[in-house]
Amino acid sequence: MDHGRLGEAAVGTLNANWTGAATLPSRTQYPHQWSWDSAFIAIGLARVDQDRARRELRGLLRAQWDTGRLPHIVYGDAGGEAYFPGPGFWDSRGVPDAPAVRTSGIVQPPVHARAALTICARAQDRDAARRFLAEVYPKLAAQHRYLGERRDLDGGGLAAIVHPWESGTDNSPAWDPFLPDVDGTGPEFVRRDMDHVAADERPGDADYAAYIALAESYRDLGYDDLKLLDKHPFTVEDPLFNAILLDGELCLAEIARRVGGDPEPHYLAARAVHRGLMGRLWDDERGTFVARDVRTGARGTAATIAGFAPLLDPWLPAAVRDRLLDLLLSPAFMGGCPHPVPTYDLREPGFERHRYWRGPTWVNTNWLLWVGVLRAGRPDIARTICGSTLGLLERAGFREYFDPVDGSGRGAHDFSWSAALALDMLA
Ligand code: 9YW
Repeated sequence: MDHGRLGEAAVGTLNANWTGAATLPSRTQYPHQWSWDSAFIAIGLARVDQDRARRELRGLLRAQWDTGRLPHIVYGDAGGEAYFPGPGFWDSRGVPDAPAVRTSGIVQPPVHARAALTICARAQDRDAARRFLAEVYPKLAAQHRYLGERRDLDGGGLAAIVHPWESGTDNSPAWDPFLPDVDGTGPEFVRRDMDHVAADERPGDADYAAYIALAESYRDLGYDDLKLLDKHPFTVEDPLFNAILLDGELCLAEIARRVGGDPEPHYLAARAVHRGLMGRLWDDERGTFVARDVRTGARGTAATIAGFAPLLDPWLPAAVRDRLLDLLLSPAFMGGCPHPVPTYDLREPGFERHRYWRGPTWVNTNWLLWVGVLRAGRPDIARTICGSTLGLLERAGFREYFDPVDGSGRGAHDFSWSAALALDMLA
């Protein structure tokens, strides 16, 4: 398939997944609106349909809680409990600050300010774009305030995630050291996530039981973040989540400047995240950023794709940047397989070519790395990542993830962010 046909096919996939109000990540596997998916989708739509890109973000922001929390799933009318956990599980209607629309209670990485700024950057109608930015700015600022204040659990400058699902990289090996504390022997439930995708491409049962137990724990605390450190067994700082938070604050500073607001608080917030990343998550021995348990201060040891996300940080010291790029190009990641970038160190015994976030190559993490290496002044690496990603999509279609060794497509078919980010990389 040539590049022109790939672009047409991408638009076709996004149209097929559009409900009239939002774009589903996949009609079969994920039949609702997901938070960071919608941000990536809006970034792609900004290239071809500005109006829909704006509607995608608006629809998500309408589900924001009064506290600024932007939920990771907004449940549509269709589908109901066809996806587990469904709206009844999270019981958002039982929480005073939640909106009328039914949502989950956890968040995902805040790519949304980046998406809003990208929509504006691609707009032909400058006035409409400025009006859109003015409309969404207070909501995005509230989203970031929630993360910067309520999720910075001990004042260290970083936002904690309280569930692996909040990272967006659900079963990454980065969470393994922090999950043994979770008692996964709760009430029985039926997994629905393997109805459409092979079991060896999804998280294992023990991991899944821990996910459900953690979600129940947070729900039963009434989603009260002040209780987390005392009562919740998973409070972890993730380099990917926080690098995106930092990038989002810089986007908010730019948005504030364009709509006549004050950029300064956003620069200060971005600097705080930068200090937290360097002081808490940089592992000098391994030459990458790793996850950290807020309660104990213990750090993980897994070198995963998340460790490269701080390449988005424009204040990264040159020596740190160079160590990260060395690891990225080494046989552990880009240098060790024909279809990079794998989500986990290829040389680790726990590396799994097909299992979700424990090895496969994903389009959204490739896109983030593409932006990151460009920012780090390496257009040569950016070209390699872009060419290789588009090649995978041309050969295997808009699959959810790919085997980094043979390039075969895995997970869901007709997956929205794979199509959307192709549109951005093609441009
Ligand atoms: C699940 C929708 C979501 C993504 C996450 C991904 C997966 C849900 O799908 O989580 O059931 O596993 O890990 O990043 O937003 O595409």
